[in-house]
Amino acid sequence: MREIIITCALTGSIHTPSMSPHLPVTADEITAAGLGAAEAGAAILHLHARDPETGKPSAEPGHFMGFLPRLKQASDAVLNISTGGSAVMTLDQRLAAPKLAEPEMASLNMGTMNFALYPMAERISDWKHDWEKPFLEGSDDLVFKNTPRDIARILTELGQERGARFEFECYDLSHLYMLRHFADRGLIKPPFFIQFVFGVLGGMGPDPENLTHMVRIADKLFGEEYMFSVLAAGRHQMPLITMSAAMGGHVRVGLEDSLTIARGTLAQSNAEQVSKIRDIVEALGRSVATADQARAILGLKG
Ligand code: KMH
Ligand code: ZN
Repeated sequence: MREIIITCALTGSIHTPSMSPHLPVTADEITAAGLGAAEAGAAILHLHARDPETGKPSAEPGHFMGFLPRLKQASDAVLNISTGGSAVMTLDQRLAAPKLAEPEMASLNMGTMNFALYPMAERISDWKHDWEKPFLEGSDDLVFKNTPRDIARILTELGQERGARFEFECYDLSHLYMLRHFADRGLIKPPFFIQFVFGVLGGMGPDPENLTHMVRIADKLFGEEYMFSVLAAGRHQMPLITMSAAMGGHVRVGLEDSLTIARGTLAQSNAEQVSKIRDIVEALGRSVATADQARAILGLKG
């Protein structure tokens, strides 16, 4: 079995500052979180930006530029910029920073879907910032738009024109067929790095049977030409990514996906989650990929 790639998603656009004091928000915090995660064993850093004043998810290239050059200079981790941004951003906004930064890697969400976060809002009474509660509650009527035309545009503008390769985020079986469609159209070339996403309300649930079925269908559609990684939201994170590691897949951790390190205990940092999964996968007999090994496995431009 090849080395296992650990991705760490540092901050995302789902969790809010009231939920954890450890969620990185400012450029300094995101930089420190990224360096700590890389030091702990993450080969890939999946990146979103936030407004440093309020912690609100931001698509502003200036906010990304507060940490991207520093991460590039001080670590050799693969920088993977989100093109999902947040469901309230337009595609033009979502593309602005990655088009400017020309990263080795970018995420690509493989279908339009609901992306509801509002149950989290019910659990908190004391909000630090005015935007947080309505942002979460409004998600019960949000569409995360990733039409075939949107996907083609991202593949063209970041992939073909700027040489990025992709973390293909698949929240459902249908997304695998969408990926196959783009492979058949010749817009993407193997190896495909597929991120199976579990536990978002609007995507597949965190049942182990869903993972075995996704792998079965991906094997059928892509044969030897793909590899998979797993991320799972909230408390399902560690169990499902451990299952991925045991099945020969890769793993993603990070405070974007879960704020905890164990049930009811907040993670102190992104690095803490990286270290935990590192210990688990090494105990399973897998060795952790360095950033350069990940580049070779994924065929990145470097
Ligand atoms: N927040 C994850 C469930 C993206 O950034 O493109 C999905 C994600 C989307 O990482
Ligand atoms: Zn993301």
